[in-house]
Amino acid sequence: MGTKTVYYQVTKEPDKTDYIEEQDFDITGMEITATYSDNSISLITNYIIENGNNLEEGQTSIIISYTEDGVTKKVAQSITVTKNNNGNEDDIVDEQYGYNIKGTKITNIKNKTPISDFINNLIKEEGYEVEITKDGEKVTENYISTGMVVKITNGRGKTVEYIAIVKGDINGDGVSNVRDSLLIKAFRAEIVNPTDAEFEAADIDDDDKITNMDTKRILFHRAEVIGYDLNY
Ligand SMILES: [Ca+2]
Ligand SMILES: [Ca+2]
Repeated sequence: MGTKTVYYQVTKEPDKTDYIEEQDFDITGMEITATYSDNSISLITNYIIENGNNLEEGQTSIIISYTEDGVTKKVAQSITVTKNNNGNEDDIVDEQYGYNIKGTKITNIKNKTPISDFINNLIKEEGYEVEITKDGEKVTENYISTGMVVKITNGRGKTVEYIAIVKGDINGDGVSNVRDSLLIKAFRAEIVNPTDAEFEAADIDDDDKITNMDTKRILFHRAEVIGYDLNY
C-alpha cells in the first residue's frame, strides 16, 4: 500500500467521560483518526473498545484498538468511573417477606422456611441469582438455617455474601426447638460461647444481649403461638 499508518489519535473526545461502575462506555461523539506516512488523515470507525463494558470503579481509561494491514495499534481515552451507591443488594431484597439485611447478615427469616421458598422470595428484581451453601457445600433442600451463606449474584456476575440468621434457630437446622432453648441456656450460663451468627439467632428480641427475655421468646417460637408475630 505504501501508506503506512503513523499513528492513531482521539481527535474528538466522547460526549460522556464520567461513568458509574457497571455502566458501558458510550462512543457517541468520539472521533478516532489515523494519520498516514503520506500525511493523509482518515476517520476510523471500525475500531474495537477493549475494556468498555461493565466499567469498574476506579478505572481511568478505555483502550481503543484498531488493526490495519495486520498491524494493531492502541490508543487510550481517559474516563472516570465512580462507585454506584444506589441499587446495591440491600435495596433488591424483597422486604414484603420480612427479609432484612443487617451488616453482613440476612435476618428476619422465618423458622421452617424451605430453601426453595427462601430463594424464590428473596429478590424482587430480575437478573439475580441466589446460591445457598452450608460449610462450603451447596444446599437446595430442607430449611434455610442460621449460619448458611447466602450468595447473591447480579446479572453482571458481581457477587455479595451474607450469613443467614433464623431467629430462634441457633444450632443451624432451620427449626426452633428444645435444642435451641438448651443453647440459649448454655450461653446465658457462659458454658458455651456463641459465634456471631448464633448470638444473633439467640438474641430474639434484638437488644444485643442474651437474657431471660430471649429464653421466654423462644418458647413462643417453638409453640408457634397464634397471634404472636413469629416473623421478626
Ligand atoms: Ca434449631
Ligand atoms: Ca436479647
